[in-house]
Amino acid sequence: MNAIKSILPFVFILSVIQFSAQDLTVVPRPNSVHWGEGSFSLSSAVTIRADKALKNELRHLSNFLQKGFGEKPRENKRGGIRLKIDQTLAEKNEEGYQLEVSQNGIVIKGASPTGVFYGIQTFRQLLPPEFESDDKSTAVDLPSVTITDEPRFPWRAFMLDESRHFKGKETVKKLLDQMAYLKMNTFHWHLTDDQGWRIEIKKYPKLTEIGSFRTDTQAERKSELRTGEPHSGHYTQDDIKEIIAYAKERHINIVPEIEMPGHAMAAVAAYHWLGTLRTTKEVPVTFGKMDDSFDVTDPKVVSFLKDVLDEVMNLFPGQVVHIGGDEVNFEPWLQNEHMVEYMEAKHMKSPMDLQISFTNEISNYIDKAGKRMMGWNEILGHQVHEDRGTSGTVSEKLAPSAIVHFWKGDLSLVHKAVEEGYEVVNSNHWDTYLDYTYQRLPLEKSYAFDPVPEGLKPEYHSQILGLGTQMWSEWIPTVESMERQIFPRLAAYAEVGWTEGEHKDYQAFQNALEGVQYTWGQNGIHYHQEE
Ligand code: TNX
Repeated sequence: MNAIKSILPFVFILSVIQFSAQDLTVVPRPNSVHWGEGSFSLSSAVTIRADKALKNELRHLSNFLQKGFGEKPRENKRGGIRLKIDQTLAEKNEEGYQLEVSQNGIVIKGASPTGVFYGIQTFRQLLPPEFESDDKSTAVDLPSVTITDEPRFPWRAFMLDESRHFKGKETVKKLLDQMAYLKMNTFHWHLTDDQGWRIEIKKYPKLTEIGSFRTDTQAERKSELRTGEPHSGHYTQDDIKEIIAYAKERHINIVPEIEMPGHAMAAVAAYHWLGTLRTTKEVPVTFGKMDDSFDVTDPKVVSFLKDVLDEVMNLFPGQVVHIGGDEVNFEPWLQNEHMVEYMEAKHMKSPMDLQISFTNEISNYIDKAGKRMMGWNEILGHQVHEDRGTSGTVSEKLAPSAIVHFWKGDLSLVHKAVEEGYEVVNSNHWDTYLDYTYQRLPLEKSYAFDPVPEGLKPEYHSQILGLGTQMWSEWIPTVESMERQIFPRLAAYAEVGWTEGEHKDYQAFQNALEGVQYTWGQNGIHYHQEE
């Protein structure tokens, strides 16, 4: 009886998706879909098989089928579902895949395990979302189809700020699951900021002993109201390793962010000699742009930062290390006698020159470790903050290997950066900030975002690596409040990063989103719904 009940919705939904490619309900929307004749009946009797290099992917597939059918599928040479590496697909895109459903079975091929993994995510979404519910299924009829798909951009990132409000391992894993489901490949982990240092650094234990703890928290924007509760939390290096491994299984690279020279007050509270003001004694309990920053003219401070980066680069296997670089208040630098003397001795024309020259030293240091530095677009030296005086004359030039993370200022700055040869990730705040309300950044606007700014000459397009969407966490103390800011906008950004502009279709996205939202509901994820 139960089995019959659970098949009914499948028959209905599947008969709908058989009509035309328009009805394919997969997010992000695949780039090429060809419907065939006939169908494949998927049941608990289905066997699976994979190339040796695809053990991890086979496990994901097996777990998924077990969830739906209530029993583990058998592995068998003839395999009703086959996972294969196909080098010929590499010519196009390492992350691409082909998914073929025919009367004879299902084949998922990729040039790399990553491609196959993404093929499995599409397969998941081809099934009715109820498949992943607690009601066990007996069979699903899948229409014959060939999907050939690859991402538009290599950088499809989600950023979580854990400094302002720490969320912890289980929440991060849940988010990584959702990123993988939506084929996002970069988790940008904002681990340090003024209001909390969240990563254990063995050489400097006070960073977490003192810097991960604050006594209170501002409760509302522009308000004196405080929660009255202390807030703390950090990741040990073992925790970090666990998360890295979890992300790797889901083909997600983690880009750690260690902010410098600004957004540094939690570190300064731990080791007072790091700061420029000499007055920072505690981790701030309020939010907004702060005044203190690392004193980058002191060789001891620069050595400290290199020591921190050594541990970070040792931990994280990825190529890119984010060093922040945004919103430095230069006023205290200009008030600090010894910093002014340093700038004069080095013939620096402005504090911006000092920031760039420091950033270049760090960039060279990261290059030497075989990695690459990334920073918010202030590191280019342009004036982007109206409220912070002028940067003055800037004569230093950012190191060419740096990846520019555009978030603020005129779009012409993106044009300029790529023309000067830089690679850029576009996170324009108007279009990608998940802390913004849905009124200010509605789903449709998120969906419409194009990381390649209008009018950019085609020869520069490949320098736009992709996009990031950012969950700044000042005003999301709880997981639920965070989830409502992230979902469903994350799905829109996944499609922005994956689907070619000509294949994007907001109506189709909204239809497909219904299934995705059902799955979120099943996984206990809160999402915002339009009124
Ligand atoms: C600006 S974006 C910041 C963050 C804040 C965010 C709030 C960026 C590089 N800096 O420190 O959390 O605005 O929207």
